[in-house]
Amino acid sequence: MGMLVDGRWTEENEAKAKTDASGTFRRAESGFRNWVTRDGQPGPTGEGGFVPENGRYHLYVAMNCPWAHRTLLMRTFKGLENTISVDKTVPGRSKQGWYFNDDYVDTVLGKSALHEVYTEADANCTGRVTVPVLWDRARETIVSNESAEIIRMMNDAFGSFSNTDRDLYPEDLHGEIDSWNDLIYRTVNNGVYRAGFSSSQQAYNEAVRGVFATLDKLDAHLAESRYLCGDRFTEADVRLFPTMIRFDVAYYGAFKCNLRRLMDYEHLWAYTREIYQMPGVADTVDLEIYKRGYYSKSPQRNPLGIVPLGPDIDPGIPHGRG
Ligand SMILES: N[C@@H](CCC(=O)N[C@@H](CS)C(=O)NCC(=O)O)C(=O)O
Repeated sequence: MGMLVDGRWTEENEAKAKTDASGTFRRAESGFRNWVTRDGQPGPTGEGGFVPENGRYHLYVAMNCPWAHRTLLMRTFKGLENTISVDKTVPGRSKQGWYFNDDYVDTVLGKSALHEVYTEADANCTGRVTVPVLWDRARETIVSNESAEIIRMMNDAFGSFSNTDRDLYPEDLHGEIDSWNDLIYRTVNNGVYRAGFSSSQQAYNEAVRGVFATLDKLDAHLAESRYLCGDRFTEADVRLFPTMIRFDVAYYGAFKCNLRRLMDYEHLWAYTREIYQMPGVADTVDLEIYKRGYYSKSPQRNPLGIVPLGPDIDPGIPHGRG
């Protein structure tokens, strides 16, 4: 996989770049950290000047990416489909990283690879070229490439453009949501990657045990509670769902997270189906793309690139919750 160095696309070795001396996977920090805010004041990081406007902002996503999936979900839950436009890259990377073709078109800048969007924003850019990206048509730059922050700004800043007044990060639940987010990010969202990208047995064992300790805890919690924070559906649920819906088709096999399947967890699986069946959510999901993406040819994980046929999964079966 490649990355940008001083504005130039450079190829380098995947595993070497991503794991530390103990074989543990380390996710790189995102480089563009501005915020769209209601009044255009700077957010917690970056520059000001990004006010919410209809049609001004654009998302670049890849359907297989769980971090990008968060932003598609939040756009749906906030009813921002007509306010923030979306382009999908080809759901798989080439030597040029994330790229576009005749079926997956960059309708804003007409680029052929996502790294060109990054260098359009910063000609000397150094860093990984990741999805999602929130692009600003007015200032012709990247607002942010950090999904956790993009979904927060979608929830907080675009209120007047949203066709719903639903708040997925309500003040009184900040503590509870933050604490679920922290646990779920470390052990589940990123935990499955730590398992899949481990380059030592010990790092793998540790990551997989962490994944399942949290899934066990979530299943017990969801036996008693409709959503993570009681009866209110929140950002914490939005951040858990992309990993759950990919679990059995991708992480169980491709990342060797195979102590249990999601389908073996009565409550967590029903909860995942409930979210899948919420309006608009199924349009953000593509199980075949996940399978092909996670089982794509990789010297470390799948040298022949053979994609398994199973398992057969139907998140559309009635969830029986509520
Ligand atoms: N912190 C970022 C992580 C995004 C991320 O790692 N995306 C992956 C795809 S699932 C990516 O684009 N990786 C390309 C690379 O690292 O070169 C976020 O949550 O937005």
